[in-house]
Amino acid sequence: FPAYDAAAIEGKWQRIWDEKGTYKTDEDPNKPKKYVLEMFPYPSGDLHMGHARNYTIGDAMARQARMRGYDVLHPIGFDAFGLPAENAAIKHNTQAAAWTYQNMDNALATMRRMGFSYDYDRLVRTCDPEYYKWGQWMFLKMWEKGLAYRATSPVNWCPSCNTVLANEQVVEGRCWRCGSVPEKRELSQWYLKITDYAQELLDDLDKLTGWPENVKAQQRNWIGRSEGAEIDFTLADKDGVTPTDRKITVFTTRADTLFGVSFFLLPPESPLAAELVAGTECEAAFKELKEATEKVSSVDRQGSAREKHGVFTGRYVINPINGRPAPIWVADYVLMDYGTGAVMGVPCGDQRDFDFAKKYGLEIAPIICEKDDPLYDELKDERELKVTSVSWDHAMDAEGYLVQSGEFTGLKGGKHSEAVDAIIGWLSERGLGRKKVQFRLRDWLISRQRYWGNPIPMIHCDCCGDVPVPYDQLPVTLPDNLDLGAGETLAEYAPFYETTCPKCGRPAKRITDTMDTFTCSSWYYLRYCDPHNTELPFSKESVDRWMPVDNYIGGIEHAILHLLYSRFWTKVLRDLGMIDADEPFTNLLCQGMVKDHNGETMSKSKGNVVPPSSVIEPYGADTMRLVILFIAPPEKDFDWDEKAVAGANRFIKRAWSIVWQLSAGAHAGEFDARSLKGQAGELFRTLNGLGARCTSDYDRGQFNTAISAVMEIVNAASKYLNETPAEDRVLELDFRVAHDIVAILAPICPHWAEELYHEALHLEGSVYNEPWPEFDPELAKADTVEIAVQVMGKVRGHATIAADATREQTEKAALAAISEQLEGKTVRKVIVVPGKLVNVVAN
Ligand code: ANZ
Ligand code: ZN
Repeated sequence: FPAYDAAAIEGKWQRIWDEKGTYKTDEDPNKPKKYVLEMFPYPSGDLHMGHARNYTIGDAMARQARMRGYDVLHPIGFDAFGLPAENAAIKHNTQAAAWTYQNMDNALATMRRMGFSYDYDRLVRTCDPEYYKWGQWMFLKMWEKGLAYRATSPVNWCPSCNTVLANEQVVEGRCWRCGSVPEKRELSQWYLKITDYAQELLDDLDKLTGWPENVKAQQRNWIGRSEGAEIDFTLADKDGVTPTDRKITVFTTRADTLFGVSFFLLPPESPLAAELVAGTECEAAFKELKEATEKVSSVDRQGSAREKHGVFTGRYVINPINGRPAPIWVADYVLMDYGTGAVMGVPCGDQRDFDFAKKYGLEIAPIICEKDDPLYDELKDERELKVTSVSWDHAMDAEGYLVQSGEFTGLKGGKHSEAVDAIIGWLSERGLGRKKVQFRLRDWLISRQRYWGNPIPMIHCDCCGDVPVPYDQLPVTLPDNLDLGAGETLAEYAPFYETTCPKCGRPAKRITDTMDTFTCSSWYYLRYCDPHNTELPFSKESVDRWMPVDNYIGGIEHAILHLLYSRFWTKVLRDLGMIDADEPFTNLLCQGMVKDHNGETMSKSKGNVVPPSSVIEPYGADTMRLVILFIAPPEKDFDWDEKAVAGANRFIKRAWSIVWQLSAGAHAGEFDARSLKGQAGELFRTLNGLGARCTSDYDRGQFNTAISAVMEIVNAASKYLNETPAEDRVLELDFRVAHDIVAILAPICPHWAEELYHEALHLEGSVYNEPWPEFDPELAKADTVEIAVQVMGKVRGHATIAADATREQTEKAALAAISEQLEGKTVRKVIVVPGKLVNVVAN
């Protein structure tokens, strides 16, 4: 039989699959559907190992699903807009589009070389006007529903990317892309109202039983739901006691601590704070704090370890529950964009307030105590505020009982406690406060001051304000002749921005911001369902057939960004009546990282990148695919290992040779499994037992153990070939084993499998049009077993017994087998190890 020549086989089959359209989606409504999707790549250069792993996992799933009888949708595309293309264009003085299309072509060539079973006719490239037109269309739909809006507020500006960032793109206080610390700038920007969906995005996480817990936990945390109350304080006049008619509202999760308010806090950005200190002796210190705070990220500002800074404003608020005045301070740990942007300072219950009070010598009134605290005995019946200092070294953050809290004294306090409810109730009756649910999630800032993105389809007219571009004028196309190398931007490019108002016809200016690329990736999986539609982004019929995605595979780094935005987008489109699904992705698999052999992340700067070509060229794509899936379960990280590559290649060759040997002269046909003897019977049992195990491992996506099972079958077949005399071989069994090895390895090593399917097994068509083989674990059970029989611990003979023999039957057979050795001896004891051995104690 021929030697295994990976390069020749792989080229041949890639050509044939292309010609025959083997991986075109059937669109057969009589079959059950399966939508297998890998997160589409950003075309920044050639594909790396992480991509190879991502797509290999998805490809194995898609191919197996095909063999399982599903109508499979397995598409690919590119997340093609974004800054790297623009930066490369600036650097090399070329066009971003040219760079991007070139990279996409390179990546596609590598994908084909890897033998991925994509339906390439459905290719989606987000920078194609046929695609981004529909992103603009959806923006306009959201605008009409009030889900897209423009607002001026302090935003994160990345000084090195020269654009604003969404909150989700500030990761641990830094730009997600370049690692710079963003600055806060007050800018007019465009937003999508993801906060309208905060509760549903949170609730529906519980439905996503096919998602990893940690991804759901990250989303829950990011959405950050807090139940609490809004409480209105009254600003006091300059004398500090006379109420004015101005209210300042706080958000608190601890209304129970209202009697312990020692001070009141505003953030340095607060316009109200600026107004209160204007022209006073506090103004200089305030301005200094404000400037210093601008340099600190909001994550750092909230960090509990960071030293807190504050200045007194000289003014007071009046506490609604007891009429006590509290001094208004400006503090850098208070944020403008959470809650109401104002905080009631309760040092006895909040560690940050406690630290702040200690630093600035402010009162710490104990209004909640644990029962074993000596203060509790002293104050438990005390309704008036008598004690305003404590000897504690930290705040009381556990549950306790209210003291010095008027009529609420004695109630149990803490988060969600009866005291919280009682005090909110009291305030509500008087119109001084109300229950409030607060989310940490902010609206999604989508405008970017960059060229290579999807233009926001809006026009600004001095008379009419912001006016949408009429639908029949979509898409707003990106100009392709900007001089990026010379630093030209859309905002400076008159042929783009000069236009007329669609409403009044006067000269007007097109919006020159483009949309965050995460808007493009929020719905690409819907376009794949109907990629050539020119009337709509997709037909409802097509998305309702294919959605939701059954298996989505990608990196954990998208836990919040892409995976949260896509969920939001899906819900918006559902509410627009365009799709039935509530959630886009039923099962999510976050694949682990591929690290170098020292366990370090591969990166260009470290110079430790192993390019896929370094494996594909010498060994072939099938070896590459095999090693990627064999080395670790999909969700685990693994360290790249040269020896594993060589090992995988040895196995492919060995399996190749075993299949050829088995199939030589063999033929398909029925055989009587019960009459198989010796090695043949054993091979048949192994095939059924391990085949069944392999199948269930596939179904759970555990490819590494599925491959181990195939390896064991190959070993058993090898033993059979070596030890069975030619005349005892059963040719139908040989064929069946060869066939099944080919079939169950086909999702992983597709070229190898197709070649053997045709050349060794002489079958027609494609192995992917075959049903997945059936394995019956019942048939794996042997009818008889051979047990060892020992006398005083030494093996003296063997007995063949029925696999389900009773203890008595086993003992009887064992004693019969060694009757000669027992002659003249007395049997004292018989120890039976079922199915294995019998030990006889005799003397
Ligand atoms: C009084 C209080 C007493 C508080 C106490 C806590 C403990 P979560 O759970 O994250 O929602 N807070 C409210 N708005 C803030 C802002 N803009 N910047 C900084 N802190 C703010 O946290 C809610 C708590 O965070 C609120 O409850 C408030 O402090 C603070 F013993 O109010 B609390
Ligand atoms: Zn940046």
